Amino acid sequence: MKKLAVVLTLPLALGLAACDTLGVPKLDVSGNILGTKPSGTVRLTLRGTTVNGWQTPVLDQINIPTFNPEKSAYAISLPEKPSDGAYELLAYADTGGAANRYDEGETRTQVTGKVFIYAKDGLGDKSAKDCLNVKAGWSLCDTATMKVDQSGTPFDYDMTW
Ligand SMILES: [Ca+2]
Repeated sequence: MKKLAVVLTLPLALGLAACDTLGVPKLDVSGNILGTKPSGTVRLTLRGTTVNGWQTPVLDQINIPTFNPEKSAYAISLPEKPSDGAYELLAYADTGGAANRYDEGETRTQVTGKVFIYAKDGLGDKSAKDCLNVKAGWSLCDTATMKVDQSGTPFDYDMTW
């Protein structure tokens, strides 16, 4: 496993983007947050996680500026140069612990079984045949099958409270 970069630079601006018919911009990741929204300020985070063959990234969480976090349809921009690794995208009600951070015990969306993998230079043979042979950049990986659902943005990703 390659050495993970320590310093992260996060391009946080959502910028201008085309809007779909619902008025939600099509950013790197967009989708719906289904179910009953809990009370408290809803935020999204990319949480470093360990999946088969991938270590947890150095930085365990990256908070994500979110278009429409309080509504059922959301859109986010992914960080452009995070540490290589696997990240779980989740929404949570930021009601306890540290602000702007998901803390254990806070209400969060259910585990989807999918993780976003970032590999700056790709990994393995870069064929996208599985989650250990990914193309450069972002991929969406199914943690049950370790198959790549999709290489490259934009991703559709629904979550459920
Ligand atoms: Ca918190």
